[in-house]
Amino acid sequence: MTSSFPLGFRWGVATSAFQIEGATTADGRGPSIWDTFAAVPGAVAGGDTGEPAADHYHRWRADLALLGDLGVDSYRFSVSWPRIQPDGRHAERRGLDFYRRLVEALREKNIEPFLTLYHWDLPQALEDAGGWRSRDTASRFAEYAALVHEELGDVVDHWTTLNEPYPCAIAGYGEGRHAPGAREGHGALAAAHHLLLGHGLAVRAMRAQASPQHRFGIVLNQSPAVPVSDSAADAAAAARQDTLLRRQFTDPLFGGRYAPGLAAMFAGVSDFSFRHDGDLETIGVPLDYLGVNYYYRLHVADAPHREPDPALRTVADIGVDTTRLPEVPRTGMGWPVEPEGLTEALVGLHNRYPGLPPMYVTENGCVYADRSDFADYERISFLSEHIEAARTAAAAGVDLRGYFCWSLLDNFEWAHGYKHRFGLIHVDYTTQARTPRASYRWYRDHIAAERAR
Ligand code: IFM
Repeated sequence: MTSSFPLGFRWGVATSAFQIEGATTADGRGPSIWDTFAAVPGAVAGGDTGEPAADHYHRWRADLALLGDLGVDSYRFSVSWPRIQPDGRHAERRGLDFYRRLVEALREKNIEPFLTLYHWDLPQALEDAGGWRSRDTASRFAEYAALVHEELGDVVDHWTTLNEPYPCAIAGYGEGRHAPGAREGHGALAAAHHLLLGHGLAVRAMRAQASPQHRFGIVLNQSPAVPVSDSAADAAAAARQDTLLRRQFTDPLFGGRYAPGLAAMFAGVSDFSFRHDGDLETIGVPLDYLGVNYYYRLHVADAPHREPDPALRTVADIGVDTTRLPEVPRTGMGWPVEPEGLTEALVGLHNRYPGLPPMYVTENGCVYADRSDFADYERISFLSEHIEAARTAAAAGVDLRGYFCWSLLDNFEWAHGYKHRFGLIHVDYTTQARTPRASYRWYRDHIAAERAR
């Protein structure tokens, strides 16, 4: 460890509702797009569904005890929209009460709740009405946000609107890999826009009723795109990749404009008629923080489009090949381990957007095959190297306020089902027994050592 993180730097872990809660029909919860998608044969590996996950809905007290023992000062979790508004409109008191109990118990342990309003589990009723393709969903999201904020504003100060709008829009509405499983061009671009619009409307609605200590932010996944060669074609391919994954979101949020090049990339796919006057101002609402989720860099080569006819192309078909990985170690997901990409992501944002709000690393973690004794040295080394990469960014002048490890518990890894385990704590999905891995103890000791510096 070369230098200290700033005073008050937060150490936490992150989870999300659909990935850990299970109990998908308890207490009036309505179906979400992930319940529907997981029921489609072949959509999720092994036919896995949101049941049982880690059954956190029933075991949250025990999980909070593990959080307490870990010594984190902050916990990032998400609220399940279909628990709060099962039909996308009407409030369900039992859902709201669940999160109040959770947050009050966190406060009793002096753990700061970082609440995320949307981590991919759209109520199915809203998808039936068009989902994120529809502008109306942005307004519904703002109403839902205002409801949760009104109910929990006395116990929650940190309010994140969206987790990773990129996969919601592009994997969900473009590639069909995620719920709702659509493969569209225009629809996916509209979804990305409406997610951002919903974010802006939600922040505006919450700020109108906020207390001075409330903080509002958004979380974006950041995979810097690196060209595989010095050729102009590969550089252009990397720029296209970056526009789709990052600048489509960061430019309107922090740069006051739509990403240059986005419309040209999709000429013939979309007329962008979903952009209305005034939307940019709404999307660019001032924020108190930006959360960065970092797992890997993308290595990008120029490649032919898979579909030659632009009118038939999906949004992910941008003429790039991202399969040419460098000779570096890989995680169990096959992702290249490149901690310097985290420094690059943080410093890059800091340099590109003057006036950017303070940042947190809101997710970072990995998967490796388990040994019988849960001595996960690879995970320890991954986390340690990435924390150092975050420190390098802070030393370079990035206003970095915290680090959250993904994840507290093994959980439902979306289309991969339960196969991949990101937890500091192993979960036996048959017995629901929790077994802390060596990385849990390492992270606990690391946090204590950082605080003692
Ligand atoms: O599990 C996901 C999480 O839901 C969003 N960020 C990436 C994680 C690992 O794939």
